Amino acid sequence: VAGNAEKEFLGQMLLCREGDRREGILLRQGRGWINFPALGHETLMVLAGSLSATDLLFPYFRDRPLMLSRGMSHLQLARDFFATSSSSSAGRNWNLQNGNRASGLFSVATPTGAQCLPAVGAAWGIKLRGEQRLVLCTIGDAATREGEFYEAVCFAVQLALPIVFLVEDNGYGISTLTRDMLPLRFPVFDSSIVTRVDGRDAQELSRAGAEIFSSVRGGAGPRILWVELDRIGSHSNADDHRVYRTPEDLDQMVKQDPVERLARRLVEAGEMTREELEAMRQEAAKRIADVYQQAAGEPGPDPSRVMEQLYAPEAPPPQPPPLRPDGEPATLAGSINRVLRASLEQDPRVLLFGQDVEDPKGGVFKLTRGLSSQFPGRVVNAPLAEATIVGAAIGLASAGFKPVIEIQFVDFLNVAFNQLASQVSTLRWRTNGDWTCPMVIYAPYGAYTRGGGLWHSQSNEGWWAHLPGIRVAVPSTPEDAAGLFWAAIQGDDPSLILVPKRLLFERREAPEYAAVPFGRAAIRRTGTDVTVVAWGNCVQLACSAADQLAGEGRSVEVIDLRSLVPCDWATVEDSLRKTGRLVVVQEDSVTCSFGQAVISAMTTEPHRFDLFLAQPRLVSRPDVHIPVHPDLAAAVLPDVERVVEAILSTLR
Ligand SMILES: Cc1ncc(C[n+]2csc(CCOP(=O)(O)OP(=O)(O)O)c2C)c(N)n1
Ligand SMILES: [Mg+2]
Repeated sequence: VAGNAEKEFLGQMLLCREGDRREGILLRQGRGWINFPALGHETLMVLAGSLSATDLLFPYFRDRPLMLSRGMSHLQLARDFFATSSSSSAGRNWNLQNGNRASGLFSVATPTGAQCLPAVGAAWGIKLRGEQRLVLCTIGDAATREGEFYEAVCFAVQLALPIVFLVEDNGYGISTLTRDMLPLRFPVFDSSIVTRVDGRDAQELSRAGAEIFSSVRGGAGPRILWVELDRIGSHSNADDHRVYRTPEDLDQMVKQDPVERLARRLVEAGEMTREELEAMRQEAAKRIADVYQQAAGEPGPDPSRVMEQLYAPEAPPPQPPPLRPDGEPATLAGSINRVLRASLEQDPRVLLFGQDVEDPKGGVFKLTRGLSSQFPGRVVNAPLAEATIVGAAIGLASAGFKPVIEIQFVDFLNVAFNQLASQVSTLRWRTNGDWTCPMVIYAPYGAYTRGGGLWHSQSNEGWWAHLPGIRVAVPSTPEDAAGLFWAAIQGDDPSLILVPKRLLFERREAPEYAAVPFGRAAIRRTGTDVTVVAWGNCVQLACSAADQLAGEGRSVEVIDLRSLVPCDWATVEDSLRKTGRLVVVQEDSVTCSFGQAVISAMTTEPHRFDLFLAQPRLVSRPDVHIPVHPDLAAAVLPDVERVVEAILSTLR
């Protein structure tokens, strides 16, 4: 980069630095929320020269320079700083964490390293489409110790994905020296994919970036660009690095500050005069001050809109093609297989990903049998890595796919909890709808089977229902399974469908399948004395109890919620209006469960509380894990007898 181009580059770096300086001043005045100074990281702006407009950047929180160089404006960063109504997140998220879809910038989730798996998912989507784009995923040096980083590199190497992991190695994770912790130094990675560069030298960085991006774009597989630079500022405005760094160390950093070094060099080489440099600084300061002043004067976010963009706007799903098997009783497993096949046939964006889903196994419960043979390349075995499965699905969704992922048993969805809770659940809301996460996660779940024990019988829907932004359903019939899967795949939200294992192969007469919109309960028995609310396995317990009590002249209404989030409170309320009595049955444990949520929803609103003629009851597993021996399992799981007893108690 010579002459004018270098001057222009210096100008960009000065503007970037001025943004940090301005935010620091404002924060000391008690304005704005947070700043992670990028002082010393500005040279990374040079990489933009080798990126194309359609490349995707999955940044982390110290990437002001890259965000600016990828097209985010200073004004937008200023709005984000004040979290105004026109900030990227409409005031919901920290500044420097907001992406911008139009600029190909993914939104940052604060848990360090959480961007890596979505980034490889996007790179996979790009490769599947045969596009020439690449993904640049940045990460701090300390964060390379997060497990998700290793999973991401591994998946990228496995599939030779077009992705560059840019490690911004400033030697510190807050106050902790990473020198002896950095996996790149051990080394853990094959040296052929790692390129180490002195990031204080923009020319060297530019050369390395151009070579690496071109190789990755050409299909040579992923690379790690390990850039050593200095974090000249403290970790954030809440940190003071003088507490843990020596004055000599700080002096040394300032001496080798790449921005000032370039400025000195240009003056010494006669490319610009001292006066010109001074004018450039003043111009930067003025421009940034103006921009922050403008943003400061803009209205703050509107509290009445805080619930918006948690979910996609509701739209009735289109009807599925005819799916019911002719002349034979249906099973839940068969209906899932049929709806998956129909979805793959109908929508080229659908991609099925999960452990053992390919033929000849076709899934450990055979839910995907025959599909990989019919749709090669679109039904793909996943590595034994649930965070990779969910994380990659986020990236696929961001690249325009409709991922449908199988988690072999719900018990192992916990491994992907970070991706689910930090990314899937928050993405749409935190970007005010700019980025979305349409995907379907399904998992066999629940007990009442032989010998499932601790990790093959969990019914933990309360955990998942607690995450705003994810829709949760638990079908109990073949037609509902087909209808809910269909609706979920047509929708624009992340949906989690928990499929009771015990019901998978039960043969039942089923009506023709129709789409089942989320948030619509089904009434399985009509009655006037007591309302019983259940879902999944417990619907049958409730129906058996209702049938038994019908013989004794008791009229019990059974509501199968089908979908927990959103929940059909209106149907429960309408039933209560008739009965005045409520029993909720669940196999989950008590504390913070969905059963408690149902009772709370019905008793904490005065107009509903007034409907009660008796105390509501919860029939539930107590707060204990599921044991393996059937005698112990029977001791903790709800059964018909307990449901009958609870119903009668509300009538006494
Ligand atoms: C999962 C997680 N753990 C802890 C934190 C708190 N935290 C924020 S930044 C940080 C250090 C990051 O260091 P590094 O990755 O080197 O990036 P740098 O700040 O140096 O740019 C920590 C521990 C977090 N955000 N996420
Ligand atoms: Mg660091």
